Amino acid sequence: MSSINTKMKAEKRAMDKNDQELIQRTIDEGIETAWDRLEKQLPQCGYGSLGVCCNRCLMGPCRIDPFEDEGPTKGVCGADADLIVARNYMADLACGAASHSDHGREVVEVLLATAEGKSDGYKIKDTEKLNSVAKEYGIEINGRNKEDVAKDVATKMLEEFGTLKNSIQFMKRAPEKTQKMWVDAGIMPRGIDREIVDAMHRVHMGVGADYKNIILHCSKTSLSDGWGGSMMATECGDILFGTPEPLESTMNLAVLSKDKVNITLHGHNPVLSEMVLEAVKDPDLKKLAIEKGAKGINLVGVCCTGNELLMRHGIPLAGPMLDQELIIATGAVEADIVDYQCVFPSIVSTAKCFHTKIITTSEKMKIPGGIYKEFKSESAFTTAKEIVKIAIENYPNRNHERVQIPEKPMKVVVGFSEESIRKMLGGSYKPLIDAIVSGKIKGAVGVVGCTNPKVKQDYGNITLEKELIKRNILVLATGCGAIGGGKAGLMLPEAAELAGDGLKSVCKALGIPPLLHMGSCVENARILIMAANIAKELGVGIEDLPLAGASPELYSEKGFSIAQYFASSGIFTVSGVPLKIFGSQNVTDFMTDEMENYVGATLAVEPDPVKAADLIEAVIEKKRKKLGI
Ligand code: BF8
Repeated sequence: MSSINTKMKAEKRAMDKNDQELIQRTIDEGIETAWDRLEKQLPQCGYGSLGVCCNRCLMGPCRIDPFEDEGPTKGVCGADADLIVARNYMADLACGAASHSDHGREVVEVLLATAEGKSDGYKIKDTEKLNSVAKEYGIEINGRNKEDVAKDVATKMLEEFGTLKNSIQFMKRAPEKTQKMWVDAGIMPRGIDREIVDAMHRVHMGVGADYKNIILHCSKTSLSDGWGGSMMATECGDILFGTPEPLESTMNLAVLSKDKVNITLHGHNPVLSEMVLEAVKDPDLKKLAIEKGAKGINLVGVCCTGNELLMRHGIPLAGPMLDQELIIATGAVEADIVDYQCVFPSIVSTAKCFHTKIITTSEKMKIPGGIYKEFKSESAFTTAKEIVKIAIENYPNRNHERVQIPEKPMKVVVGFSEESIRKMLGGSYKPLIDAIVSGKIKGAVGVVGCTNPKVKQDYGNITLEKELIKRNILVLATGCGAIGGGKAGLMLPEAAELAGDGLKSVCKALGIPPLLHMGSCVENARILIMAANIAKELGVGIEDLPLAGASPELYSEKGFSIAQYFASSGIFTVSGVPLKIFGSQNVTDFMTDEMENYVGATLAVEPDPVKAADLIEAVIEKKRKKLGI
């Protein structure tokens, strides 16, 4: 029986009752989680938090006295706080952009392998999208089979990672005014890998020394992620696995099953999760699950790969990034299959408390103590079946007396791709634009990004989402930020009752929730495409739209890149967790103010989600006024 102290501690860590129940268990049974590890880290290093610690070379590590009273104001090489903060920020952001874009590259490579008949189990599902992307690239589609077209599309995309082509096709999706803004600011990316490598070159000692120039290169690098690698991941994911359409499903820890083999898929790349989804349909494996005493196989998603499975197929989603240890702590997971990104190395230790097997699949991400089954496109379906078999054979090892699965899954309506939203509106954005012009909807906000143990899980995301819809601002959510809203019931059409009168009437007329789930973090590309298409229909730039972005519980380097490419696309963006820039007043001023002169938007930090809503509403009102609406 949990003590009152344990209960109170769990309530401080997460909003969701089911999460609290499992957090109590981890505390009571001494199963270590990220929350415990954060406690052991406190107080965290002030120099690091302010971004003024430079650990790049062997003349260091150096640190700058942020108050300039007694300590040093320069590192050994002469770098001051402005330079150290800017370089650290760029190195983090380049890491995030690389992660997104390398994921994108792997989806493109699977598309190529599939087109060449060299993959095992993949098919081209969305020919309409394939053809429309091919047309953008100037690829002939008439009289050609889809494989030949796909081969050309994938090859042209792969060229955009390197240095020969020197442009990224999808940048042209933006309105001309926005494209001109990028050219004028000198931040139009030349290639995806090119800008990431350039960023890492600039942070080497003795290269970039002008903090403004460094932050502008952050914009360039992040744009190559948002409009490049992440957009390719999204579009090629749709071509291979289908473009999402609205559908119903369920969310939270209660989606795990008491009597089926539970397989959790955690990470980011759908090339793994989609094939495991195919494998669990295999009749022999279904039969094996019954033979082992289970009632079937229950596949559930976690964090971003879970978002993609949910959007495309309605596969239930167990929780966001921070739930990964709690999911194992239910004692009901036979196998946790992971690829990469946002996977705690500690899950192997969590799994040791139960019978769960951790299966890693990417050469990039092996964990000591996990089972490594390398996933390659040429043997994907075969490997997926082997992995599922490992999970099924582990079912008899489950100790049913130790299983603790909460009771109530939350229903959700998801699957709002840019295409499905446009279709729902009757083929054009006109009805949405009319609602914005009339003021029924004041604007839209992308609530994106993570959960972070420094913030009570889901509090920042849910509070901001509720606050925005109350103010007649439509929420477009992705990543773990979306999952918070889903668990709180905001992805149900009934949640329209929580919205202001204008937004409520639009949601009711269309039968949609006031929070539209648009997918995983790379699928922020869907928000960019939607913004671009609305701006083009209005004949303005993205920077003119009443739009904003927010990441109330940001943790990840990928999130830095997202925040920067939102802002660099002209979308004011607020982080709820302090960025590591406050050690430099100049960098802070540039990013929160002067950057608007270059990209039409700024970044802000506001931990209080209600105050963040105030900031966002003010920007939206300002943009509406400028548009004359
Ligand atoms: O790419 S939202 S915690 S899972 S980083 Fe990670 Fe953040 Fe979740 Fe997905 Ni995105």
